[in-house]
Amino acid sequence: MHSISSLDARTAFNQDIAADRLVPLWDQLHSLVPREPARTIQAALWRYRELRPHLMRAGRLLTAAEAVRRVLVMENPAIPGRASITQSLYAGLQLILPGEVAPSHRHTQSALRLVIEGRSAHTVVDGERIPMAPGDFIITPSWTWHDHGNHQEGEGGEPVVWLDGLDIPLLGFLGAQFAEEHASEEQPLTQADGSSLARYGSGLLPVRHRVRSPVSPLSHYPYERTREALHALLRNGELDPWDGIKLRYANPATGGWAMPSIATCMQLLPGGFQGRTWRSTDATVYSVVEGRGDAIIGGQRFAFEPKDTFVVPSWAGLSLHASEDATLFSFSDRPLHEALGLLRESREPV
Ligand code: 1HN
Repeated sequence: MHSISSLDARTAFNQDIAADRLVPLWDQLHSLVPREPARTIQAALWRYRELRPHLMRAGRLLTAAEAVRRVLVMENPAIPGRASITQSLYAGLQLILPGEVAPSHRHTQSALRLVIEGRSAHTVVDGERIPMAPGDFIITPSWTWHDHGNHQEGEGGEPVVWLDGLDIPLLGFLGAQFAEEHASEEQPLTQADGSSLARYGSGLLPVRHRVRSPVSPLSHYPYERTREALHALLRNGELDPWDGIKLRYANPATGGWAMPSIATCMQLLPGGFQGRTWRSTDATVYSVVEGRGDAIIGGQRFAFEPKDTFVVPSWAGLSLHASEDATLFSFSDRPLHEALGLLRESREPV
């Protein structure tokens, strides 16, 4: 291509305009508007077998109250220092030991919990105590008071670990972060145990329920029920060649996603399943609830086992293979892609 000025003249120009807080677009146009999603983050897997000893060591290092939240953040290795597993989402594993309380607070960031191990803990969301069992999906909506607790040792107390997924990087990007501490360590209980499930978790709604918020009024989706639904569909033989059997968590009042900024799903891959490759624009985090297999992400193979976490970048090809019946929880920022008309998905060979 013909140049009308020298490289030196252009460098001098760039330096001169920098003093006026200007940069030329032409040096970065192609990286600002790539032909397809840039590989900002990378595929990665966190083996629970390796991570758990670090979490238990953190348990000996400081109390939950001292830490406020005793969490090991799973950072995407391509963007260290940003507490991000994808460009928009945060993921960490939280430990609470018998007798501990993680003090009550609220923030504009929305949180999901996927229970990894232990049965003796609970979380309190907006005055309702929600029990935690492995595989349960629990929602902490934006700006709701929440604290966590665990039974005393000797009363069936055991270490409890769950996966936290939050829209922290997204809210940072939007400049929409607010937070407050509750006056008491534990908020008062104002709802009877099981209220949310009874009102919203059986295909029924309170007769005068009105939708006032984009978040699901159901805050607890017990794994027992999710698992039963997936296995019933497997017995019926309704297998998708890409997904196996995949259900999304729904807001029972609207049919939309359970959370406004985070899509959540659970899928079952029967033993021997060799899923086909697909891709989508929403970078996705997977947590293995049961079973073993392989995730092939962008051509790279990651062997997974129960309680492992892995992340699939935007537009990277993914295929899932199971050597035994496997259930995978997953979450992404898909609701935003959909709301903005940006979601692209392809089931064509990559
Ligand atoms: C938070 O409030 C929790 O409530 C977990 O359990 C992880 C990460 C960053 C900021 C707030 C929780 C968090 C968090």
